Amino acid sequence: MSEIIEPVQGFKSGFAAIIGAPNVGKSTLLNTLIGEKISITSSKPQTTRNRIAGVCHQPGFQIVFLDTPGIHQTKKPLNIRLVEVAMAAISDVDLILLVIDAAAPEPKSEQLILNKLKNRRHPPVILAINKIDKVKKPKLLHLIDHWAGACDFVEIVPVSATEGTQVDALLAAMKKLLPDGPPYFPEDMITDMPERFIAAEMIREKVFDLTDQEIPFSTAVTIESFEELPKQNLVRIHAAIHIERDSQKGIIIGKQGAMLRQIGEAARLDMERMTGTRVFLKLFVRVEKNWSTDDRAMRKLGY
Ligand SMILES: Nc1nc2c(ncn2[C@@H]2O[C@H](COP(=O)(O)OP(=O)(O)O)[C@@H](O)[C@H]2O)c(=O)[nH]1
Ligand SMILES: [Mg+2]
Repeated sequence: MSEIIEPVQGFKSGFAAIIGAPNVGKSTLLNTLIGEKISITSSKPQTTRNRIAGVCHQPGFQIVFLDTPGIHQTKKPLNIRLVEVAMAAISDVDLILLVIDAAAPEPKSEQLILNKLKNRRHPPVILAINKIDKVKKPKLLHLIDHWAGACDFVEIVPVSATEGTQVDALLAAMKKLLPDGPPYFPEDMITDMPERFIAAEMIREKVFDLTDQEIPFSTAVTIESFEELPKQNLVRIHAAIHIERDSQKGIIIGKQGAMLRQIGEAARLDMERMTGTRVFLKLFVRVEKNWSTDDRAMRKLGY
């Protein structure tokens, strides 16, 4: 059955892909635009692994943002997959929001992205220069100057995703590019991802926060069961943390289970905020040998 969405007189709507190098603040910006945390973020690269839609409801218009993994040069099978996910999001959108980090240029990844944009037909591109809270005015002006010549951007908007600076200006710039269209999503819907996906992501985010070196990149999380018990105002979640090697198991579990407890407690608090109920979270640790280099295992784990 196909659902027909009725157009609304004078309403504008469209899809916008958020792309950029790893770690420039794409997911943080998405959360700021939506006004709620739906995409996990961290100070480490390759945090986002899926295309995550976030719906921004505004008076008179609606933008469906697609958050994507960072585009970068890589030979690692998982990362190749992530770049494919990001590139796939560029087609079929009404506009592209390219995000760069004002404080940390990534010339290699940036050039790669610009080349990809050059070599294909694509929708209009707005450049968001993010993290302006970290740079001084003269440097910012220099950056704007430099980027203005790099590509045919419709507009260049300096922003700070963490402080919310200039996010309104960014929305206004995007609104101008939206075609007339219906609200694709109802007012109360802010993402297309199910709660169980976001719950798994919350756990993965804590692993990114609390562990180092290769551990975050070797971790995948699956939800084994997600049981809603409204009468008890409770959601019971069983989740598995998958790592790649036996030697990583001890690190994730920690001394007398301390690390796993810390991950679980932090994730549970996020989940309680999301569900608005109490959450009972039980974590298991499994070894899925070398999953990040194995196509079948990656698919099994959701990539
Ligand atoms: N100072 C500052 N940090 C930011 C800003 N936006 C994002 N960050 C930080 O940059 C890091 C990467 O953010 P994330 O959204 O995960 O980047 P992504 O990989 O592009 O999705 C995180 O530590 C964020 O807190 C910003 O506007 N200012
Ligand atoms: Mg991200």
